[in-house]
Amino acid sequence: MSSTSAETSSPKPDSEVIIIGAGVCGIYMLHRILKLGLDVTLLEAGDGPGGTWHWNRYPGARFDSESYTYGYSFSKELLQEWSWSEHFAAQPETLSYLKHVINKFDLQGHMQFDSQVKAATFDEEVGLWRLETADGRNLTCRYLLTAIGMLSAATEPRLEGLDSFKGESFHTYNWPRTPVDLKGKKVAIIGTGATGVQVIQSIADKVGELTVFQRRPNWCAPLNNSPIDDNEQVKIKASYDEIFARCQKTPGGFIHGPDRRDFASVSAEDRLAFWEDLYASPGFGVWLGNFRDVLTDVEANAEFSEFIANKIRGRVNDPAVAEMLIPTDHGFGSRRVPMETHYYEAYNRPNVHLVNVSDTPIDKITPKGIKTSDAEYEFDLIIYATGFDAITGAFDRIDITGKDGQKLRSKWDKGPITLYGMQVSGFPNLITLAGPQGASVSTNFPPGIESAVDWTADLIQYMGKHDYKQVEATPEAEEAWVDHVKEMYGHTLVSTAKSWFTGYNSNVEGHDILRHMVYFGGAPKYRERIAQIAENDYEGFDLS
Ligand code: NA7
Repeated sequence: MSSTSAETSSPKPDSEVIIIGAGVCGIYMLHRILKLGLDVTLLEAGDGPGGTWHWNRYPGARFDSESYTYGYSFSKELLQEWSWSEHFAAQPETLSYLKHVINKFDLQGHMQFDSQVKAATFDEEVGLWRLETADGRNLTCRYLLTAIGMLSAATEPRLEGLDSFKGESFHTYNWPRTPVDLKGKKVAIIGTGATGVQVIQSIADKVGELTVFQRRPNWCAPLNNSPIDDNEQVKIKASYDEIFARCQKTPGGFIHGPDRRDFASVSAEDRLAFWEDLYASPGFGVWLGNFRDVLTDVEANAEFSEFIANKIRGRVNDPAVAEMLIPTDHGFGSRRVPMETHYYEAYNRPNVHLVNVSDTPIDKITPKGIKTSDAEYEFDLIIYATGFDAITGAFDRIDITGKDGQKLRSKWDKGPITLYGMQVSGFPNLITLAGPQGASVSTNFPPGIESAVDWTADLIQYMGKHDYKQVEATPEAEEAWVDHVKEMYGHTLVSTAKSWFTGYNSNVEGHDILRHMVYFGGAPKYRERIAQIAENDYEGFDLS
């Protein structure tokens, strides 16, 4: 840490703190700032709170995290009074939960909806951020805390004729609030990521015909969801301390942690038994509770990938369709594993068709439907499950200008550059909560953001106590962190696959290069590191 004693006389901002975003992260950040007794405003683009859970209303939207690890851990009372109905709750329940939290902690009065921030400029002279909203309002604040979501900038394909389609079409993120009539309809879906998989398995038996346009298949595994009965509810509520202690220990912040046995030291028979067990168990265990080597060693990965490939072959009746659903460009777990419920069986239905758009690419969207290189298809509805300009996209959509007129967009042109995913040098008092290169974007989100939010609240409190007005990452510390983030990519097979973990998105110009988006060192190490930094008077940050 370095500091200057220069006391700049700074005018009083409209709010000491502005938080952007009323999702899981923004809600908790608001609560913490209010507890510090600071004047705070939260601006949210949507017309209600919930972030991801406000927008993603598509059929089948639900957790892949165990519900009881997704709730906030900060309030024992909240944990005891809320009962999750399923091991992996669906979107409406999560949205109700977040609204319950807002009411309980009396947060609504500090939130302004329909308030999309278009631009944020750091005014060096007065040391304040100047914000501009889409509806033309101007606001100032000292601390700007972005809780703008890691998967909140939805991307439609860059295809000719997108607006020419005469039927209904939308991205899953913008699924209409009014019921969508699917009965008897000819429906197309583009995209087979975690979202597409949830939609396909949920609507296959509700539509007339469903045609899935798949570019690259993903390795999917059973979610094995079930309701939580009264007995289990009691057990869960009695064991929250252990549940969260467990989540604190695992690299991903889930209850599932890697099996550290050496893959090769376990007999083929025992490996198989272990894998069968994982495949039949709920949640991400099959991905994150597997032998560690499965995600780091090519041979172990190939063997497990073959295990899953055989599961797919066993579940899909038509061998040619089964082969189309088995990834060949990446190994299991190197991209985000979509969790499924009877997904593969959907392809056994006579009304579900699979089109491989790697072989026959989509030419364009036509007034009647979709034209590929070898056929034209007619539809009543087209669903774009085409993903997000992940993690940095929400930042790029705001015109953020730091010191010396530097644009965040330009600084991150070739990939994000941050210190702990929390700050960017040249952008004082901007805290990029759930930003790139932090741990929350690669882990179970609520535990991840709870540590980032707590760290931020402590920093702001520390600054108040010491009468500091400005905090800014130093370029040297930032460079060292980015190097470390890059190095961690080398320790996992994730770096071998093109996905949003590695910064690729064919629908966004320039996102065809490797970008180091997330921290793969694991949540415990990350937490330890940022706690240490705080203890060392925010080493790596300039406080003035
Ligand atoms: P993803 O995981 O990014 O998946 C997007 C899917 O859309 C994926 O199958 C893409 O194929 C496909 N896609 C994207 N653009 C196109 C075009 N232009 N043509 C054909 N296919 C396309 O997003 P999701 O919403 O499913 O999941 C995001 C996260 O939300 C998920 O990880 C969870 O954490 C929650 P590709 O694989 O790129 O070939």
